Amino acid sequence: MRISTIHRHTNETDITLTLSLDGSGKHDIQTGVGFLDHLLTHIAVHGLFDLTVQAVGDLHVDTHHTIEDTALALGQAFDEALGDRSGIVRMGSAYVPMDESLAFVAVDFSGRPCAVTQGQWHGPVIGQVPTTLIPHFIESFAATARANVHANVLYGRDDHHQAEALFKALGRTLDAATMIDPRRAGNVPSTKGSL
Ligand SMILES: [Mn+2]
Repeated sequence: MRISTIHRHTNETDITLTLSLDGSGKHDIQTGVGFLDHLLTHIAVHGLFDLTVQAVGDLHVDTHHTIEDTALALGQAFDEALGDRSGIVRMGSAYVPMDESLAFVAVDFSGRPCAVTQGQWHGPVIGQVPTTLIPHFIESFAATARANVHANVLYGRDDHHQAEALFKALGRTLDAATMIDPRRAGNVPSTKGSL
């Protein structure tokens, strides 16, 4: 079973996260940051991952640590659930529209962390999520997932829509990249033989 549970505890946050790669989109997500819960739900539902997240963060400071540490825990969960990454498709990409917004995401579970994000945000925050932290979420996720993640908001008018398009595209892309490809017969999809 490709399931992992991460418990991450620091002076700033206490996070318990369980991820099943071969789920059906079931989710129970409580981080204390409403719009972050909403975005993580899009990853679960559009990625067909089962995901539970219980986070208690230092929100009296701001939402930064909670958002960053949840991304780090989610990336670590993908890394652990993938194991030696044998038999997976490894790469994926998706364009996803959300009304007037369009996003594109591409992922490679190469074993090397790298994040490239692009997009114009129209306001400073969406709910309690500063728009400056959306690229930071992607970078933190890529670091612990040991993956290349290219996340682009191509255009849009409404920041809520832009963020939703981006996280729906991330969910679909992660689903495509983590899928088992029977033609690989359990081999690691790499000329190097390891990821
Ligand atoms: Mn929404």
